[in-house]
Amino acid sequence: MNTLTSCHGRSLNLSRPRIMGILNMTLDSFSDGGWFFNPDDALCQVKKMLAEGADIIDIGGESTRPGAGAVLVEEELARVIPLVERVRAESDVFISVDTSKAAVMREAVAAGADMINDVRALREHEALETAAALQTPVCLMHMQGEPRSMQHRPEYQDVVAEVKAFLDARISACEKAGIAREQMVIDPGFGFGKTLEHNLTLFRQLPDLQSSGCPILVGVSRKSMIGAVLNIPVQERMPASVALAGLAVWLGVAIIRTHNVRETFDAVNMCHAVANGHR
Ligand code: PT1
Repeated sequence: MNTLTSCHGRSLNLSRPRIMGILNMTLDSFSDGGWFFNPDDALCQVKKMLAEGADIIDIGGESTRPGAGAVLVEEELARVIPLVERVRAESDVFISVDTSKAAVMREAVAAGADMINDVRALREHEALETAAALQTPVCLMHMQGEPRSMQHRPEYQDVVAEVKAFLDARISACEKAGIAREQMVIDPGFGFGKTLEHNLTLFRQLPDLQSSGCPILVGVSRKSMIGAVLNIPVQERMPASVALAGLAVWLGVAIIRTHNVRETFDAVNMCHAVANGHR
């Protein structure tokens, strides 16, 4: 019960909170163009995250942070597939692929990925059919707009009700397409077309999202909502990210997506012990 099972027969038990470590294969934070992604460095980073307690490695080749532009499918495949292959060759860890593109989903799962993490909740061309055919777990995330422009005047009447209604509609669409509800994870999408107040309200109301019965994933690591509250640059946001991870676990969240596995692991497990007892 409460276990995600991948098409490769790997399973992820969610009776205690799990850590998803981020592996970003994007170059967008390096604007000088003199920096190339090195797969050996990426593999080192994966090994470090596994030693620190990561339960899932999330591999992505499209930046979805505010302002980011689209990536061609060939480029995304070239960034993601070799890494999925190498991580799979080295480890039996649960691998998720952070993509909205059907071709990337198909090839990543063929290369050994266990789960599809889609910030567009399977709304792109053929994504829903592809994920259903692959018979592997999916994370459905809420986003208002598209990364390039989503932070330009986000607007809601009732942010919690609207995010919930969107996720419920995507759960229904997935069920109709043949994906079992037990294979779905939901995510309110912090920072994706939301003002600071929208993000804070959604975080406070995380328990309201539980009524769908699907486990909740939260990704707030180093995001601008922390910068907006504390007025600090991205490289100083780890302690606040870890605090939010602990708070998310207290509020019943099942999966925490993070850059800092070691620190997040301790916060998550300590908060889980307080909330549920240590056994
Ligand atoms: C997320 C997430 C993700 N976030 C899931 N996948 C990103 N399931 C990528 C900022 O405000 O939360 N959940 N994949 C990264 N995207 C962002 C968005 C990064 C906003 C930074 C910000 O700073």
